[in-house]
Amino acid sequence: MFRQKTDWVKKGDDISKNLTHCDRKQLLNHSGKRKASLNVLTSWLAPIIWDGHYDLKILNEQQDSRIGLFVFAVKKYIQFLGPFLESAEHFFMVGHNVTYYVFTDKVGYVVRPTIGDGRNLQLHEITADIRWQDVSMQRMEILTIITKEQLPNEIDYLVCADVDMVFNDFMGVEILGDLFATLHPGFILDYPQAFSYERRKISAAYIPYGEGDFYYMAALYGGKVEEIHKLSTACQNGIKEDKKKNIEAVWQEESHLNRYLIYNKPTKVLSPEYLWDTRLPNSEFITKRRFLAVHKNHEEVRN
Ligand code: 4GW
Ligand code: MN
Repeated sequence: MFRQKTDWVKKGDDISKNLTHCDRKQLLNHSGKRKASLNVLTSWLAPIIWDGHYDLKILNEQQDSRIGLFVFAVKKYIQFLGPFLESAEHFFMVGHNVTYYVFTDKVGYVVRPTIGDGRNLQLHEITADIRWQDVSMQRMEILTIITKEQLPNEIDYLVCADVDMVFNDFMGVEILGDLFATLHPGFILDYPQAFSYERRKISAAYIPYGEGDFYYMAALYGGKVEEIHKLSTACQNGIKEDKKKNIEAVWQEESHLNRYLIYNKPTKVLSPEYLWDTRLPNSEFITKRRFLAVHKNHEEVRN
């Protein structure tokens, strides 16, 4: 006997909170919008990670890796570090072995949160670059060094994040892969010609029109330590080449990251569940908000 359709839905299930792959795509009936980001696979067959398509219990049982979380908090951005770390303790890789790698010029201002078993925090003091554009790019330089010298002995995977963010829901081992990057939430329904790639040929981050899969945001990416070493070295070399010519890519290291990821495709792509900003449109596609941008006062945090 055919079951009644209603049998499939348990009482109390909120269907709108459990969008399936097809449901999500059906929401998109306006023409001229691109569906590629709403898929669960890229054209090179890397999974795009959306809630409901994996069993975290199975993934957790398979995963016994050491995971690093790299974050930079210099100058006025030190104010974001406390909430970032506290929320990470609630939501980031719960039950796994985690090391926070915090880089700051304000070691004395850091308030250490209570850190769970199997987790630890390393504070590294650095001198901050003067220009904010350089601060943001300085992360690549530091990454090239630590992924060569220190991290291969300490961790398997490294996750790199902006600090002006808070974890708002669980982010676990489902994100891990050799090389992963996150869709920029501001471009999810756009075609590549609208992406804010670097379009000047003179820059090492140049991407011609007609190329590119997604626009990735530099606020969350990661992978095996060796892969992040390759990525950061390539981006850092591009940044240095541009500096020699007295130019700078339109979105600094994010532009170089996007170029790298076209020619070195990520093995996993994180959906905007993993990078969201509550001020953005198209929120109907996003049922989980795992990592949220803090609404900062730009005047107040400017150096
Ligand atoms: C404008 O005055 C600034 S200051 C733009 C970035 C600044 C900055 C960035 C800073 O003073 N200190 C700092 O530690 N950062 C790090 O770079 C921090 O980890 C931050 O999350 C990351 C990228 O900068 P952002 O978050 O401001 O970039 P968007 O606007 O893309 O979120
Ligand atoms: Mn940010």
